Amino acid sequence: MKTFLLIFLMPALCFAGGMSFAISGKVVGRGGVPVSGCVVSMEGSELKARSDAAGEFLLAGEGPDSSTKPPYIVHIDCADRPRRTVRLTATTASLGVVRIFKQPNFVVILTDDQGYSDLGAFGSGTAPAQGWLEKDRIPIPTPRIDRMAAEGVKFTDFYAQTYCGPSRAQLMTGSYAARVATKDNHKGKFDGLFNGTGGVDLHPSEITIAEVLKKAGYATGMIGKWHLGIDDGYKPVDQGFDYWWGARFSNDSGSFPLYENDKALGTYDDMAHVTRDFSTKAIKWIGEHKDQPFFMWLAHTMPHKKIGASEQFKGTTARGLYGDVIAEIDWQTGQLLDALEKWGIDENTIVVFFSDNGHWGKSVDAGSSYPLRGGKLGPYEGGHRVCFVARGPGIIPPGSVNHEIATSMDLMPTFAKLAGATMPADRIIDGKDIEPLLRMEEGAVSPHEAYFLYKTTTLKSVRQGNWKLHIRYADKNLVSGELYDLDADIGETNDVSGSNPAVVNRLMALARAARADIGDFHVDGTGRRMAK
Ligand SMILES: [Ca+2]
Repeated sequence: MKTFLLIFLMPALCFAGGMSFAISGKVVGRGGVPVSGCVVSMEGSELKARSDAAGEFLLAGEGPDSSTKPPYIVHIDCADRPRRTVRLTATTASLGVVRIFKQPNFVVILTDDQGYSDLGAFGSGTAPAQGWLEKDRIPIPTPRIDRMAAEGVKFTDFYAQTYCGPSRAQLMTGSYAARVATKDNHKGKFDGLFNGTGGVDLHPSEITIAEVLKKAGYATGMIGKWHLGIDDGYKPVDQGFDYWWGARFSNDSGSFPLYENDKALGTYDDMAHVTRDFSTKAIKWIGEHKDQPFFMWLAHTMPHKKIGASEQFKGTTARGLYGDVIAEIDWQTGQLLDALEKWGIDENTIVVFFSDNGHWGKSVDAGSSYPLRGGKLGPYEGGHRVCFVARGPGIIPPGSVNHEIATSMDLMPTFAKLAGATMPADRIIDGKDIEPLLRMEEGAVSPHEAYFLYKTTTLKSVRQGNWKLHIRYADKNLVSGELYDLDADIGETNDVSGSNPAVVNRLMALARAARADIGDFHVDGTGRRMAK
């Protein structure tokens, strides 16, 4: 037996020699100020170095075992700053200037009514012939956002809401829209959250993600569609944004009232150039605030109807005007990312891109939510689950795909944590910290026990793990509907409620508890903080 072990130990001993590394760099903070005392280390080795008074470091010596294949992982840990991880493919490298800010910047790019698969990274154009329209089988080129996904992470199971205003309410407050509805519109004209413009009046007493970050020293800017209130005291500048240039509500008629902060600028009706104008304004604002921590929310009106694209993109895709619109959003997203890189702040800026809800219908001017069933305003996944991509090289490892359940409500607590900001403690926040998911930490799982899919203020379904239970109302009481196993049946076609009574009961109990807490169209939940 001893002989046997020796034979097999020998090759291992031969491989035990480390590889030689020589890696230099300079650590700086905002304004190029050198950061000393940062510990630079390499995974799988004893290699360590410290940045000196000039912020410079040299990591040299024997690295990991020679059987270790690249990329080699180098961590830079500075006191009070988020860890920076760099992946190396060579044994000799200069990291150049490494910028590590105490507080990362955040850019949220939100599109309007974009379908789940209207990105190359989400399988644009791959819908099968049967059961799908011709348009759903024509790919839309999105090279920049695909690259953003390749350089960061895409979440396959990311939820927003099924409708514009409530979706924005969830993003802004980190809470279910039904929890923060104001009294007049939660029992409004249809089934809630309508304020006459298809939007939500987000009460000024709500604390937004912008207010949380502003308190932590961030510059806060918003360009684009607000849709969370039109009256005095209900504009972005009343909800924590230093600056706003954009639309009060949707562009269905091909125009919208344009505002700059509190000032009405008249009617904007240039749908061919709205994506260009919003993007240009957002990039300009970022450039003006690049030397301080900033939060920019760029909320496109496109590809919400009435759609339009500029001359540079019109007629350039095989998917018609809708494809041209997405191609322009993609290109402009690239312009923004390029600007961050040019200014040397891309590694310390987390950029997320997603849609407020699913595609809006079967028109050729609408997108595709393949392989999900349904779309905007519906109860199925195609309305609620959205394409989500995040890039932040200092935090998010490249080429990542995350299948855990995450939501737009999670951005507020996650950004607050990364910023060292304080979350409100006097209210229920439904969003959870998803930093471990963004970092793709081993074993990190969704922090949500379940996610409740509301259509405005009507509870439509519950998702827990692979299960999705639809909810019906019978005389204002909740009753269970179809049950789907999303792992086996992402298109929600095979109702398995009959053969899984225990799962149905478990998810119904969750739905009833959520209704008692959050409420719905008929019931004021105990945790609803509706303005009276
Ligand atoms: Ca929308």
